[in-house]
Parts: sequence; C-alpha cells; structure tokens
Amino acid sequence: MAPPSAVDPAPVSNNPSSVVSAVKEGSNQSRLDGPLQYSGSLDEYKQFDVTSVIGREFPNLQLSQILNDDTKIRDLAILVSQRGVVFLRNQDINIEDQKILGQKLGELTGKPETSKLHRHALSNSKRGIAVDENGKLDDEVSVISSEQNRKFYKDRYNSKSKKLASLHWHADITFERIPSDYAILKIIKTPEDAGGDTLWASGYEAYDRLSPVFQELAEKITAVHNQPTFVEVQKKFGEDLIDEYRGAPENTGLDFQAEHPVVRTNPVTGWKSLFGAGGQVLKGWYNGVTERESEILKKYFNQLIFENHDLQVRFRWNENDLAIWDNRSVFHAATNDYDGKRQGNRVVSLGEKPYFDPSSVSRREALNLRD
Ligand SMILES: O=C(O)CCC(=O)C(=O)O
Ligand SMILES: [Fe+2]
Repeated sequence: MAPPSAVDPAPVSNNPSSVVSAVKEGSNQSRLDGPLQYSGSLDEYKQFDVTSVIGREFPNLQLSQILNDDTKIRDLAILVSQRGVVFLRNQDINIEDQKILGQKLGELTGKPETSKLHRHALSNSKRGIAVDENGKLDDEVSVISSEQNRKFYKDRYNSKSKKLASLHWHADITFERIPSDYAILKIIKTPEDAGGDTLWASGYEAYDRLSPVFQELAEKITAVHNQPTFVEVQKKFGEDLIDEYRGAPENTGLDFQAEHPVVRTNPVTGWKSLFGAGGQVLKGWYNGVTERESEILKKYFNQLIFENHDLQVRFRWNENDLAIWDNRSVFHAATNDYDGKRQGNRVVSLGEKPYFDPSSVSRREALNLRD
C-alpha cells in the first residue's frame, strides 16, 4: 500500500555509496552530500500515518525479514527521519539483530565511521539486568525497566507522583558531544494494569510554529545540554558509571554536558528542527542571551513541545511492539501511570556532531505546507 503522506517518492540510486561521500571519513560529520530520497522499497507493506505531522505505523512488517536488505533498511531510516517515529507491531527480532539494525540505520544514511552504538553511562550491563532469556548482559543495550527507574528516581517514576508528567519530555543522550541519530525500543513486558504509553513530539513542527523572527533568533544560539542525574545516582546508590568510551571517541568523562545548536539540521531530510529544548536543557542554558532571557526561552520552547498535542503522537504498547525514532528531530516522554512491571530493550545509535546548515529548509517548506 502506498504511503499516504506527501513525502517525495522520487527514486534515486539504491547504491548507498553514490550518496554517501567518502570525503569526510575519519571526521565526526555526516558523510551525506545532501538529503536522501525514499526509493519506494517499503511501499509493498501495509502502512499508515498515525497523525498528519508525526508517526507512521507498519502493522504487519517483520523487521527480521528485511534486515539483510540494505535498500529497505535505508528507506526505513529515511521514513523514520521524515515521520519522526515509526511503529512496528509484534516483532520477533532478537536483541543481536536489534543491535545490527541500530548500527545499519545510521551507517546506510551516512553517519561518521567513528559513531557506533551508544554505551549508556548508567543504564548498562553493570545494572545486571539481562537483555535476553539466556541471561546476556550487554553495555550496548539499555534495559528500560520500571523496577530500576523506581529505585533510582522514586519521586518521578511512580503512578502516585504529583510532579508534572511533562517533565519527562526529552531526546536521548543529548548531553553527549556526539549524540544519537536513531533509537530502537522493543517493549518485552507490558504492565499487568493499564498504561505505560509513550509519546513523541515533532521538533520539525515545533520549529515551524515559531515566527520568522524567533526562528532567526533560535538559529543564532547554542544550548548547553546538562544531565546531572547520573552522578547523583552514583553518589546516592554507589553505582559505577561508564566514564570512558561510550560509542564515539568524544563521549567520555562524567561531566554529561554538551553544547549544541538550538536549531539542528537533520542530514537525512535536510530539514530544520528545534533541538535545544526538553528536559536536557531544563538543567542547562542558552548561550548568547542573558540568564533571564535563557529562562524565558526555555519556557517558551518547552511550551511548544509540551502543550501542542497536535504535534505529538501517543503509542499504546502491546508486548513485542517496537518503535524507531530519530533523536535529532523528535522528543519523547514515557507515561508513569501504572503500578505493574514494564520492561524493554533500547538500542541507541550515535550519529554526527550536531550542526546547523543555514541553507537547510523547514519541513513545511520542503513539503509545501504553507501557512
Ligand atoms: O519507557 C519508555 O517508553 C521510553 C523510555 C525512554 O525514554 C527511552 O527508551 O529512551
Ligand atoms: Fe528516552
């Protein structure tokens, strides 16, 4: 079934080497010379847009069946980058193949050679939670565990919490100097009671909702992303953190701070996205403005994400459902409204060093969705 969205289906060469440049090898920049075009190789699978702005679901496609087809995996990555998040139901993919997929999505869309799978400082094998039924421990998989979250962050990951649920909005690991391109989460166990949905919000659309004057301002400034929580957990619970190589040579140490452009160009789509917002900036700041202005901008940028439910999509999980999202251009938030146990495996791929290309365009411009 053909996808119903306005994504340009123009076919291009399916040979990745013709679009992925070798010139930038060894650097931490994207190897793409320009945005990629979806070739149409996934059109044969039933699919639909979950909302007009964000989300595509494939109700029947099994990822394990297409893992060795580079054209299809590359098209899948392009769709994830265009639609922000892609949902796949009842997947039989095992954790080894989930990791292969995580690395391939980025490699086939030009990520730097030095960017591998992320090794999370806290959520890693040292927590002793197995990633499969054979008891395997793996630093390149973050086990998303309700039990672990309740232990480390009791006041927030708790159905009786009185904190604002919107405080959970974030993009993954943006405190790293080389943050993520794609993330893949497979939920293995859903809570016995209801709940545990996840929401995603479009950074492309958040950018498009700024006036031209505010767009220009946002394009001029950088944000310091700051994550002090892991060191707090280390101190409180005596947990050991990974302070060396976390999937890219630049990702080391325990400062968990990185400066990135507030408006980021996604190399795969060529579209501008609001990137410097969400929880990772709540404890950080904007450079180039006063402290007071920084606080005001934070509130406003976050309001665009938290309060515009028409740029969000909410996903209700069944066991073995899987989501793939592009951390460069979407934010997401888990819902902690359940008392049962919930668990999943997340693989996070590292992408390019974030950049802003002044010649890139907004999503509405690219798709001709004028105001
Ligand atoms: O538990 C969830 O649904 C999402 C957790 C999360 O933020 C992630 O996997 O990156
Ligand atoms: Fe996350």
